[in-house]
Formats: sequence, C-alpha cells, structure tokens
Amino acid sequence: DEAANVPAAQKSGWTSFLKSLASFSGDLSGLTAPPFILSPTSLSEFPSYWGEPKDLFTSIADGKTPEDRQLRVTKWFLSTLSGQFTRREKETGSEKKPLNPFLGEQFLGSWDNGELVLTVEQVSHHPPITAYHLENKKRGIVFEGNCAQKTSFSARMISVKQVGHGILRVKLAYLVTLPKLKIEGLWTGKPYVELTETSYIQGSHGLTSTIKYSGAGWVTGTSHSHTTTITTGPGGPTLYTITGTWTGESKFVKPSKEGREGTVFLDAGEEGMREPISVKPVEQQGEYESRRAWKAVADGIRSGDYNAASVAKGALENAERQRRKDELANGQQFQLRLFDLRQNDPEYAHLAALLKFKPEEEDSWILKAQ
Ligand code: CLR
Repeated sequence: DEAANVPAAQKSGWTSFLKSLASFSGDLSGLTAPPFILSPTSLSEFPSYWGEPKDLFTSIADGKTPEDRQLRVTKWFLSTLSGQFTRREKETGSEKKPLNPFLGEQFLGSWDNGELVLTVEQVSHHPPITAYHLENKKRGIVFEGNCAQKTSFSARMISVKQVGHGILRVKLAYLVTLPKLKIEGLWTGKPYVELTETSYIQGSHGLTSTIKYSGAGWVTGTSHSHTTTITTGPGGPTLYTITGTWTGESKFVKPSKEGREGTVFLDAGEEGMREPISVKPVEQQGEYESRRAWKAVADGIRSGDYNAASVAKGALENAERQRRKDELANGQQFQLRLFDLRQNDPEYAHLAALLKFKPEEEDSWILKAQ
C-alpha cells in the first residue's frame, strides 16, 4: 500500500485528487483536496516567515559597509527558509493545503512590542497574489513585496514557481528573488517541499548573492542544501562562498575573503532564532483580518468537523462572489485598502537591470503600502 499516510476513509479521495493534479496546471487553490490534507491557516499568513528571524532582520541596519550589509541580508534570507519551507511539515508530519485568501483579506501583526510590523493584503483572488510590507521604522528598514505561485505537475511532483519579488531598503536597496519549489512525497500522502534552481539578492551598490539550491540525490546528496556566493556583480569575482543546509549549519568555504574559510556563517537550526508573529486576539481583529474571517473554517478543520468547515467555507466564498457581482453591477472596482499597485517601478527596473534579470510580464509591477 503506497498511500500509507492517507486515512483509510480518504484513500479514494486522495487518488482522485492526484489524478486531477495530473491534468492540471495553473493555481492549486481551486482544487478540492481531501480533508486530511487541509490546513487551517490562510496563505495570507505566510509573509510572517520573513519577519520571524527578527533580530537578524533588524541587525541588517547595523551593517557598516556594503559588503557587511550584503552578508547580513544574505544571512537573514537564508535563515527564513526553514520556517518558510520545512516547519509546517515538521510540526504536522506533512505539508498541507493552505486556505485560499479572499480578495482584500488582511494579516496584521508584529514583533518586539510593535517595533517590527507586518502588513499583508490579498490584492488579487484570481490569480491569487499577496502583498506584504515588513518594517522597523526606528531602524529605518523595510522589506516589501508580493508573491504568487505558478504550479505545474510532472514526474509525481508538483512544481511551484514563485512569481514576485521583494525589495529590502536600508539606506540602499536589495532586490530579493524567490526560489522555485518542488512538492514531493505526494504518492505516500506526506507532501514536503524541496527548493531547486537559483535565487538572487542584488544590492544597489552592485554586490550579488547567488543562492543555488539542491536536495537529496542531487549534487550534494543532502536534502535542503545550498551553495551561496557573494560576488562583485553577476558573474563577477567571488568574495565569499558559503555552503551547507538552509535548515542547519552553513559555513564559509574557499574562495572566501579574510581567512573566514571553515567558520560558521549561520546556524539556521538554532533554538529561538525565529519568533512567531504576535497577532491581536480574534475578537479584536477587523472584519477583513485573516484569522477572524476564517475562524469557523479553521475551527472545523482543527476539530475534525470537516462538514462544519466546508459549510463555513462555502458561505465565505458565496459572499465573496456576491460582492464581486455587486461591484460589477454598480460599475465599481474593488479598492485595495492597504497597498497601492504601481506599474513600472523605477527602483525595481534598476535593480533587475543590475542583475541582468528579465522581469516577467506579470512581475513588472510592485505593490507599495499606502
Ligand atoms: C507561499 C509564499 C511563502 C513561501 C511558500 C511556502 C510554501 C508554499 C507556499 C509559498 C505556497 C503554497 C504551497 C506551499 C507549500 C505547499 C503549498 C505551494 C510559496 C501547496 C499549495 C499545497 C499543495 C498540497 C497538496 C498536495 C494538497 O513566502
């Protein structure tokens, strides 16, 4: 029996779900999955992973030189990955299908008593696009961006291309591109994420971090591996090389400056380095805030009352459809509440040009917090 992790009563549902995947490409949000694989958390909460290594994020502002800052930005980025891509599976035994945010859904929270603040808004429902803004005003540091996913299915895996990018500003600006992911373990009913290919961090001063991902049975044979170089520009001379896993330890290796070879750059597995976001109690949240809006659905999934969850989900989705119809009938357009859409952002164009990176059509705009 291959699907050992699928509850007996849901095996046929899982099989037809996998079949529907095989003939599918686009966004996964529309697919109906069996209950055991549903998560009670909305995708609008995911940008909080960027803020969890809060001290590494804030300390980017302490960087003294462009090189020092490039190392700090790279360290913070790498330290977010195990939260983003392995923690859910570690905690619940498998990756699950998050709730699909409604248009205008918000996720608001903070760290350090409101010093580091996260603002998230779902800016498109079809296709799903999430905008986020993470800021420590006191330290003058902002990370802002948008994310969407393009999924396809092949070789028993879901491939997820992340569309979107973030820009980090702390005196200088950094363009952060996002890795592609593969969802493996589908046949056994225990999906998990592996990262593939390459992502970049391009500084406006010219330095480039190139992060190459590999997994088990690939180059290093170890899952969740990366090799990162910091160069004077795309294809330029290498200042630092860092290798290891993005869930555990990474070390400087040859070639690196200043005799750092062999020393530890980051231990992403370190206890207490990532802190979950603080969010207001549901009763005090606004009507568009994620956990308030999805409460009945999430409660149903958590307690195993999938019928209640699906009734609540249907009610929310119908109300949303009705809102869109009303807007259409009144000749109105949905107004974003927390972000503004800007076409052809010059800062992004400049950074992308430095990276010799051709932004994709759907990614040539940026969302800025209002
Ligand atoms: C969202 C943006 C975050 C990084 C991130 C982490 C995990 C990804 C998620 C993104 C998008 C949704 C995702 C998830 C892993 C699994 C889940 C791809 C990119 C899919 C939709 C679940 C499929 C599960 C089926 C097998 C049921 O910054």
